[in-house]
Amino acid sequence: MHSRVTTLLAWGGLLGLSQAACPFADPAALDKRDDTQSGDFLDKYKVDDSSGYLSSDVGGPMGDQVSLKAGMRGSTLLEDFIFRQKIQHFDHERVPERAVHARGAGAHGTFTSYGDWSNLTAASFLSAADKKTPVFVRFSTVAGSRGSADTARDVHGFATRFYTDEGNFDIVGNNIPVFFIQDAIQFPDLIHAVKPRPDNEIPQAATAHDSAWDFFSSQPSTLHTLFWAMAGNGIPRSFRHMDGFGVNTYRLVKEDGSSKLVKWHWKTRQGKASLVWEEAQVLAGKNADFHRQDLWDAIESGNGPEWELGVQVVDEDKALAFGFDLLDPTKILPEEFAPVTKLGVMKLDQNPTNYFAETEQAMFQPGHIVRGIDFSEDPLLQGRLFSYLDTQLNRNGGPNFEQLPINMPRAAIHNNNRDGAGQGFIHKNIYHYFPNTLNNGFPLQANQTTGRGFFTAPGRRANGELVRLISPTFNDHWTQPRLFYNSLTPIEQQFLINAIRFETSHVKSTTVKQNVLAQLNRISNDVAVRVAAALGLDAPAPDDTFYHNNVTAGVSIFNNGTLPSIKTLRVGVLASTQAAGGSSVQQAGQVKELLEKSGVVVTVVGEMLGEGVDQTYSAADATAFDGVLVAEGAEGLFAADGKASTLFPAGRPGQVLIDAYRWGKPVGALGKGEEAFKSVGVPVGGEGVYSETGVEEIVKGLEGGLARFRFTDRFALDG
Ligand code: HDE
Repeated sequence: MHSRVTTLLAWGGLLGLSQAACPFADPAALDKRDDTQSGDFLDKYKVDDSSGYLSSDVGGPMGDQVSLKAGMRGSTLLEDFIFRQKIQHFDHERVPERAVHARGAGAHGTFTSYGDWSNLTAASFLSAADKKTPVFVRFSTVAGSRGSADTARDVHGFATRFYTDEGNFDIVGNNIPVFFIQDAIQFPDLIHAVKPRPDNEIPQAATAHDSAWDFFSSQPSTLHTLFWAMAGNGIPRSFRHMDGFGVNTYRLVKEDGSSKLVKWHWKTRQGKASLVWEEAQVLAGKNADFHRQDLWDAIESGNGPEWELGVQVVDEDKALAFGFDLLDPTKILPEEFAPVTKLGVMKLDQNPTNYFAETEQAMFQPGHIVRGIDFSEDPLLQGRLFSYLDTQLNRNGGPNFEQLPINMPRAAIHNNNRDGAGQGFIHKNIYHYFPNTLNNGFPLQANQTTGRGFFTAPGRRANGELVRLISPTFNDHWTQPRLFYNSLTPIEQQFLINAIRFETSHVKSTTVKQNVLAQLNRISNDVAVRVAAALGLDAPAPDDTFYHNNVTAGVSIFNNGTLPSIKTLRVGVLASTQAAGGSSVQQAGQVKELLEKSGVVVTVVGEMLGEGVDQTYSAADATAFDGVLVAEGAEGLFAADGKASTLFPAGRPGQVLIDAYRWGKPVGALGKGEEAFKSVGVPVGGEGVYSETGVEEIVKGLEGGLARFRFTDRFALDG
């Protein structure tokens, strides 16, 4: 970091950045960082290479990028500082990837408060209607390394930083409202069990292996989160189509010191949607960047995603009132017990300028809270408060990473923290201790009446003997997974069972598989029997002590009707460049024009690129589309023998169509294009299968199908 700071200062002159514009030169300049537009406060750090000469890290302009040698054919000289600096910087380009959540993508945006929420919290970013606060969000998967595929089945990180005018507040959440374990001390065990084997580092970004299921079945606190991950939440259609949750219980504290327990929620405005498993697997090979690309493209096209921030609020004395402990992070607080109050809306509308500087160096911490927000005693949260800071010291090699532009708060920083690797501030105060008189006592201690100082909720109580125990109020691991399962549609239940079958089929140990069945049976005998059938094992006898028929609203992905908007969804129009004298591509163009009016992204596919054709059959794939349409004249490409043309691998057009159909996507055909359905076995007239002769009619049908998103009657149900 040290070299970055010097570079910034040195380049300030060369590239026209004034010293005053660089906050490192004058910490007081930080006081003026009052911008509220997404990411704009980073502009002052950006280096513009649109003019100027190549220069070394210490500012000297450089000539030929060829190393200095002892003679034309001689060795490179140690004295070549230009060579040394360049190679040395390259050698140190990487920092350790995140120990978990290594794979991710970020974006800037703005949070707007719906109102004055001082009835709930003293947090300033929630103090007035329309108050705007810049945010940075990073979405991630957990298990895979930095280069792993986006669509691996996993819990997804949803970390949000609010650059409030009273300091940074992070909600470091996930897209699943519960977590696997109840005590942070088990985190290394969980992650060791889930990550690749220590001997051969296999498998990457997957839980379909012995050690993961050994841990899950030995540690039943994992079951609830596991069920969410095995359902559609583990394979969302995009980051934009998932909700987010703070998971741990926090406190909101009012100006008068009174506090309530809260759970944070992000409710997607795009609607919830998931992929199907085979599609996700294919995507892992076809487009490992599927989710980051989707987010990037949506923002670039002006369709940045939005989420509403909500809280479930519970009185301090009601933590045990709902049949479970609100401090237990393996439990949801069903919305029937406490509705979600929506506090404001976040829109992401700016992509990062530099992935490393922003997304990779963003250091989120559950411990980044502001006045008006406080922690709870949830033992998982308590452990997290140590871990994030600790791992970030490791990633950054020193304590000054909060000074990196992406981490720097908008609020002024005045304290007596000094020095350390990469110190970027030049502190003028030589009396850097408190209390002092020689600097007139500055910086002063803030308290509730002056300086709006942070305060711990006075209602928090600590008493009791020291124990190394998990509270008995955390003991029930089976009621809520069943509640989740009961609340899914039959096809979602089937997907969940199929996912467990897939994962446990990769498990070699019979003991582990039997342990899994024993745990599943405590949730549901139906699940245990259906999984056992695939594993060729006997399911245990039903155990009624654990079963109930309760359901809760809002956890299903598939029973939410239609998506609120089809904007940014993608349609592939399969046309023929060679057939029908160009009319096929022309018709595809008409479809494209109409669909684009609704914000749908259309790709016209043909045998070869050219006027009106965006993609070839060689590269096209059903994973790239949310719906597929066959234009008239293309039907000849779907011949059953697959040899319609030598311009693409045999059978590709048919594969695109049949995959789209098999994965539940709407498909359509214009006029004779319908013959393509027959060639590949798509049943004409089925739900979500549209045949029309008019372009307007087919577009209308397809748009309805896109809003439905997936036609689940195409998937088989057991029995
Ligand atoms: Fe994390 N987690 N975590 N985690 N976590 C990290 O911190 C940890 C947990 C979450 O986009 C690490 O800076 C422990 C729950 C997200 O940069 C690390 C425990 C939830 C991200 C860490 C948990 C999360 C992380 C790795 C159990 C949802 C990525 C890099 C007590 C509420 C943030 C880093 C980003 C990252 C520790 C459990 C979410 C190792 C010890 C529960 C979204 O410190």
